[in-house]
Parts: sequence; C-alpha cells; structure tokens
Amino acid sequence: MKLTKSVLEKLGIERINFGACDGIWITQVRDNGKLRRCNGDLLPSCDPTTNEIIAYVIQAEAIEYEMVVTEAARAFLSWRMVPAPKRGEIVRQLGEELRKHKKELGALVSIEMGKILAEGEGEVQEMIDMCDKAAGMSRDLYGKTMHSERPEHFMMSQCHPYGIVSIITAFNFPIAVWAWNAALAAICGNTIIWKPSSETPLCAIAVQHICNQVMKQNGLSGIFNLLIGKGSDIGEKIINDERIPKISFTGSTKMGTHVEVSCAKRLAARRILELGGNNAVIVLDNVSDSIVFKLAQRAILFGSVGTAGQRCTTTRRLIMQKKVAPSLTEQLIKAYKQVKIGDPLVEDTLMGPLVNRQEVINMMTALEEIKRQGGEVLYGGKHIGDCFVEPALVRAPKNMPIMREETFAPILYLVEAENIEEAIEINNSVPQGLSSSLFTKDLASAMLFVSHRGSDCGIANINVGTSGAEIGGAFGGEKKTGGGREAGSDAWKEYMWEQTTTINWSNDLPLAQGIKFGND
Ligand code: UN1
Repeated sequence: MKLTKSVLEKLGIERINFGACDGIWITQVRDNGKLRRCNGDLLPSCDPTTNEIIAYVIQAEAIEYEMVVTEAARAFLSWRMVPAPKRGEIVRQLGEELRKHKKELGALVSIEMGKILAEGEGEVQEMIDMCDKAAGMSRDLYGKTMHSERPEHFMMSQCHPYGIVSIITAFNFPIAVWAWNAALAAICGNTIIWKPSSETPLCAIAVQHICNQVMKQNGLSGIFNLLIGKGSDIGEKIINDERIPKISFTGSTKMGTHVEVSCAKRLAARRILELGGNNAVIVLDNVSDSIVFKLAQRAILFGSVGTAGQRCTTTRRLIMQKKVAPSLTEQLIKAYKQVKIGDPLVEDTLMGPLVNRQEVINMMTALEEIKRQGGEVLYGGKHIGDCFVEPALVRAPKNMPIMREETFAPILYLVEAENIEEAIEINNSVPQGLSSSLFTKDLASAMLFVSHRGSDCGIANINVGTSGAEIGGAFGGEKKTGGGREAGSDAWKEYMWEQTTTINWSNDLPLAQGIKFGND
C-alpha cells in the first residue's frame, strides 16, 4: 500500500479523478446555461492483487464528450499545419518525459492491471521506443511520383492526416497500445481521443498528465485527449460519430465486430482492429537434443504464462510433432510447477492475478467445458483465491471445439501432429490469425512456414515465441483478428489518406486511355 501511495503521488493520481481531458482536465461543464461540476458515475479502479480500490474516476458523459470532440477537431486545424518533423519533435519530448516516469508508470500498470513489474516497465519501454521511432519517421512520411502515360504530365501521390483518430484500448496493455497508435497518429498530423478500458483508467490518467505537461511546455493543447466512460455510452458515441474518421480498436472479436459494423454503416470511418488471437507454437522433432529444444521451452513458458495468459499474442496452442511430444510435455509440466504466482510487484513472481473475478469465472467455466469435450488437464487450472489461478496445461484432441475460441486466461492446449504440413494445417484451422511460431532446425520447414503455403497469421516467427513482438515490425493479424496494422514497418500509413495528383505542364489536353472527345 505504501508503494501504491507513492506511485500515485508521483503520477498525479488523486483519490477522485476527472475522466475527460482536452488538454485541460474538464472539471465543470455548462449544463442548460449553468456551470456545474462534472458528475458522471464514479468508476472505482480496483487492484486485482489486493482487491482494494486504488482510486476513483468521474466518468465522462455527453457534455464532456462534446467538449473533447469539439476541441480535438479545432486543434486539428492548426496541428496539421505544423511541419511533420516539428510534430515529431513534440513526440520525441513525450518519449523523454516517459523515460523519467518509467519506474512509477510501470508500477502503476502492475498495480492496476496485475502484470508483473518487469512487464509493466516493459510496456513503458515500448511507449518510449514508439516515440523515438515516430520522431524519426516524422521526416519520412513519403509519397510517390509516377510516370504519366500522357506527354508533359506528372503524377504524384501524397499522404494527408485524417483529422481525429480515436484509440480504444483494452485492459491487458493499458498504455503501450495507445502509444503504438498515438505516436504515429500525432506525427502524421492527427489529433487523438483515447478511450481506455474501464479496468485500467488510472494508467490512462497518468499518461494524460504526462502528455499535458509536454504539450503545455510547447504551448499546445487538444492534440492528445482523453475520455474515460462506459463503452455503452462513450464507446458507442465514438464509433458512430461522423466527426471521427479513424478508429483504432483493441479488444474481443465480438466487440470488434460491433465496431466494424457501426463504422461500416457510416462508411467514412476507417478502422484498425486488433482483436482476438489463438496463437500456436509448433515444435518439430528435429529440435530434440539441441539448444533449440531449450529455447522452445522458454518461449512457450513466457508465451503461455506471461501476463497471466492475457495477451492477444499469448501462446494458446502447442502443436508438437510426435517424437518430441513426450519430453516437451514433461519439461513443461516441470516448468509450470516452478512458476511463482503472487504479488506482481514482488521480484521473483512470474504470474500475477487475472484482471478481475469475471475472468477467473470464465477460465473455470472453460476448464469444465474442456473436460466435457475430452480434454485432459495435465497440470494446474485451480482457482487459488480472489483473482489468482494456476496456469493450466491441457492435453487436447485435435478437433476439440473450444480450442477454436480465445479464452483470455493461461490455458495451453497440447496437440500432436505427424509432420510440418499437418502442424500448419492445425495452426491455420482456427478463426483467428494473429501470431504463430515454429521451432525447427531445418531451413526448408522454416521457409515453408513463412511462405504462402505456411502460417496464415500476421506474425509468423521462427525460433521465437508468439508473444513479445518488437515495435519495429507491423503488428496485427488476419481473419477474425480483424486486420489493420499498428506500430512498425509501414503502419504509419494507417493514419493518413492518399491523394493522387496529375499535373499538366504541356500546351495540350490529351485524355488518358487515348480517348478523343469532341474537336481538338
Ligand atoms: C496485445 O496483447 O494486445 O507482442 C498486444 C506482444 C506485445 C503486444 C501484445 N508486444 O506480446
């Protein structure tokens, strides 16, 4: 509790916090001509380790929503005219400020969400890396020139910012996913409205304080904005708002489908969806008796138990070739037995609590269903108390229906395959397509896995696990994972639209396709 208190103090979190910010925290609103204090429902934020309430947030309502959207739209008009490298400089300063707060911000992620401290700090590092990357990229928002089919004509394409980008994030990466999107959206010239998960509002408030400070130093406002409120209220408003042309949503496939349908109805809304994963690691026989066998074990352990199985990239399925299966299973049981479960702030803890009781219930219900469907729990799966569970290893028949679903908990299914072809078939047999990995010593299998006949996932790794992606590569998945890419590679293009221009510098007006129209 002492640590929590000092972390909150350093990050400017009060006992009761306001949930809407458009550069300045909105504390009062004009309602029917009269000023009154914001009085949205109080949202308590709970520490899943102790079950204690950490602090409260006054949730944003319709009036605050209007204020934030109006301000973000207004700020866009000037922000888009700030040269991109200058926008990059502001984002660089944000990275610097995050560096100063890495320890306490990492601790707050741990306290509010339950992931271990190393992973909490890792998230802040991801934000810093993203800011550094975006700062550099702000000089590289390139277009193209094309050769025209018409004489003395010139063609080019350039990229322009959308306007307001709304980023709706999930509890499991309460701050890093915002940074993947926000850093790029900002250098591209957009303004941002963040709606964080109601499970982790304090992390968002802490980041907003940091943004506000950097913006104030630069005489800016309205670029990074925040709305904490109910999904059924604020979330719905965002996805249906014609003034918000771009939405980046992270969450379940079910909610993502709803977002997709709502945005499609107004057509003008472009979206990035980062939805469910059902990620598999394949281990081939040829790794036996090699160092790769050890690497596979470590990667599987981190992938399945890390963040208590609550990453989109969590390893949910292990597909083992027949010969390596017995020894790998045995080693995993041994490793699982040694996983220290407990307070995520304690140094040697490997697995903290699930984010809330509902997730515990979901895991226990899934385990019951697994048994009904013929799965065998080889290790773990017990509810230890409150939000704490043991990670579970489950031997599963190949076609067990529940294996097609994403249960957001540390359950790892073990299945066997004859060869690489069958393993790839199993890998691709689920509706989701986020991450996948193959452990092998054989080049041909590795190349097959990353070829068009291979994994159908947005991420396909060789001798590297399914989770813990670097920000340098584009992040996202196919099929029911939703599509769209965030963070690295060419993901910046998601935050800009392309305009094609043809310039005629001749004294004639030739038409494309050689069309003759009237006298000339
Ligand atoms: C998520 O779970 O939503 O690759 C994102 C990873 C992290 C990001 C996960 N860098 O595991």
